[in-house]
Amino acid sequence: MSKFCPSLMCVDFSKLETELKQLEAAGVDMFHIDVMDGNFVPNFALGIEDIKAVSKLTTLPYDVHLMVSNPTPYIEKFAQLGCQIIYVHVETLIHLHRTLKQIKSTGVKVGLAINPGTSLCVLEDVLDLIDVVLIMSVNPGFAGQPFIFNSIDRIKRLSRMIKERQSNTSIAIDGAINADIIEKLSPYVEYFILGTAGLFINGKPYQQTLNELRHLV
Ligand code: S6P
Ligand code: MG
Repeated sequence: MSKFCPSLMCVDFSKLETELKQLEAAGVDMFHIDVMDGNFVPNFALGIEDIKAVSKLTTLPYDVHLMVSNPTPYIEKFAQLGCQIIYVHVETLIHLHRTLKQIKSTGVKVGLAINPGTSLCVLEDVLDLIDVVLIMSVNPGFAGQPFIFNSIDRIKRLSRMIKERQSNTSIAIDGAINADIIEKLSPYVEYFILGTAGLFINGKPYQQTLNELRHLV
């Protein structure tokens, strides 16, 4: 069954506690925390202190999506913050195999994120080391961008690769996810990251949106 994971970059941080409680009450499965360094992506987002605050305010699991140029020296630090999955970007890694093993050694689930323009071939030789592949369906850096449509084909190709290799790797997708996309991709995707396209919709209660989305998976 697919899981719904709101991107906390899209909540009103001045009301963080209320937002988290409302999302929990609406039945979300886990939280998605975007970390950006203004270098790998042209923006800044949440950081270590924000993650500590979230961890004190929820009992739900959360992942960390590291959109930073040099994630490797910080893996242990992020793992200690209690996240369930750490996603690093394949585009940032010189020693891909080593960094994936490093995440594994912390006991946190190994996540590998891949940009829309990066070939899926880079996953072939490390698939067995990855718990979750995060397909980016927008170029990382901002909420509110349009969905990149060949992401649907990429998800299907990745799903075939996983089956052919008899791997247990799961698939996540992040960027402009709405009801339409969820309906099309729920047979393949375990984690849907939700932002402004699918959940943070002006004036619409989270509970109502989540109820509608649950019927699609
Ligand atoms: C983007 C980031 C995402 C966004 C999410 C927002 O760089 O990794 O997690 O927060 O894409 O969703 P939406 O529906 O506004 O694109
Ligand atoms: Mg993200």
